[in-house]
Amino acid sequence: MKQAVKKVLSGFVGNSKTLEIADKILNSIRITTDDAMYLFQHVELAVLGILADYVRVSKNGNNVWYNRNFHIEPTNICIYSCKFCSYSRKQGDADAWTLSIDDIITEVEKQKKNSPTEVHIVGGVHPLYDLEYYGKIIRQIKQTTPDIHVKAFTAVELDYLFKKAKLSIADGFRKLKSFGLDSMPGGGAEIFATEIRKHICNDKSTAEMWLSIHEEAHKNGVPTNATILYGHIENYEHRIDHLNRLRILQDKTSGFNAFIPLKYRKANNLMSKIGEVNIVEDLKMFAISRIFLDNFDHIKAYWPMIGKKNTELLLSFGVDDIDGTIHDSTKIYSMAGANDRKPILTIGEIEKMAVQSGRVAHERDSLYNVV
Ligand code: V47
Ligand code: SF4
Repeated sequence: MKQAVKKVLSGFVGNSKTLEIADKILNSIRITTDDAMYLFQHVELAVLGILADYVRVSKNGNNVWYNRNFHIEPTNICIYSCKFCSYSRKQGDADAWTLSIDDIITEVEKQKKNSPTEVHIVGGVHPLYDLEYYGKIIRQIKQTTPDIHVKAFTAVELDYLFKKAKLSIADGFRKLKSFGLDSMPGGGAEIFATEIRKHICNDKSTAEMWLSIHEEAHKNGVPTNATILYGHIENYEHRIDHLNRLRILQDKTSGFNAFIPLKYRKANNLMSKIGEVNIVEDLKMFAISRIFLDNFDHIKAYWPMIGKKNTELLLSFGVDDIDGTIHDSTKIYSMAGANDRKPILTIGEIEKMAVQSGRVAHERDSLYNVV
């Protein structure tokens, strides 16, 4: 495979810098942040696709991973005011919602017919909720569905909950594990660079806090995901700095399961006038993430956000994981302008998607074991 890729590239690429970087990638030599900048600025999309695909195959063979999951969004009331957020509301707003624990359990019962293996819980940072309340949610879900994997709470939610409980991060995780937390999603990362954060999410947890919480999760045996919110006011340097900080932490802990680039969607938020980047930029972002994050096993396209058609395309640009069936259980992304108003992906659709890319779909559990 390596020789075949080399041959294609040498007939196609005249530029020696591109060939030098390609040679590193094909020989599993880590690329630098300068190399990543070169890839963003100067290398053709087709070449990025070939290289990202090479890395994907070497890590995941012919497999496309998915799981059977659904989301619980306990509330859209949030103390923070991120400018890109289309979902959060303040207490008293007409379209604010909070789910009671009974509402949550009713939804869990409803989803049982789809045989989910994972529940993903994220929402706003509600000023009246505390760690004990979230503990109650997890415990009751586990009583209703004992085998389900609970992937819950972003580092931003946990930062607030741990501080409110006056617990260190390590003690906070010990408590969450005793409630039944199994892993954490990757939200809240946005862009780590302070100069961007201060414009788009000034009042919430810092990048350093996000990284510390994930590091402590890993140390306590709680695997996590990582995200980036790209395609707004950041530049390539900010994206590369973000990827680099994640690569450094992963070297230290090996606790990240997947990296999920989240494309900024413009509907109904305070940054709408910026608009959205096009599909070429999406393909570049996913491909370079796949190449740069040589210590991450999985690159996930979160289809409710990027759309089903684009997810199909991304399978040829470094993506091996397409998240889950979701079963119409999330509002966050349709509120931000995502294509699917009722996000459901059937197993049949997933299998067709994989076959059309010459791949095989495999159901996985939350830790990437074949189900
Ligand atoms: O941190 C908010 C993003 C994230 C918008 O770990 C937006 O498996 C685009 O992290 N346009 C939360 N994105 C969701 C998240 C996630 C989703 C799916 C799977 C996993 C996982 C994690 O949603 C936020 C923020 O970056 N977001 N508003 C918007 N307008
Ligand atoms: Fe709150 Fe999260 Fe929305 Fe920020 S992105 S306002 S933290 S719900």
